[in-house]
Amino acid sequence: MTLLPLLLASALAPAGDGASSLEARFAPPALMTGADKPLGGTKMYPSPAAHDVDRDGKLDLVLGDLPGRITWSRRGTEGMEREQPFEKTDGTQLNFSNW
Ligand SMILES: [Ca+2]
Repeated sequence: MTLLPLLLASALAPAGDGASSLEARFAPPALMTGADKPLGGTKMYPSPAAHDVDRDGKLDLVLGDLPGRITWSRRGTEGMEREQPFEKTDGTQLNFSNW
C-alpha cells in the first residue's frame, strides 16, 4: 500500500513578466497542514475538494480517499485546523465503502 502525501498547487500566479495572460502558471506544490499535521497524509489516494462545510463564508478542505472515507479540515483564523472525520448524525464516520 502506498500512502501519498497531499500536495496541492496554489492558485494561478498572475502573468507579470511579459508572459501571455492566457498562459496558465502555477506556484510549486506545497504540503498543506492542519494543526501542524499533513492533511490527508495517511490517506490512500486523497482527493481534496473545497467546500464551506460549516457555512462561515470560508472554504474548508474536504478529503475523500480510495476506500471511501471522508474527512475535513476547517479553515480557521490561524489557517487550516485539525483533520477530523466527517460524521453522520449518529456520530459514525461517513464512509462510502468504495470496495
Ligand atoms: Ca467554512
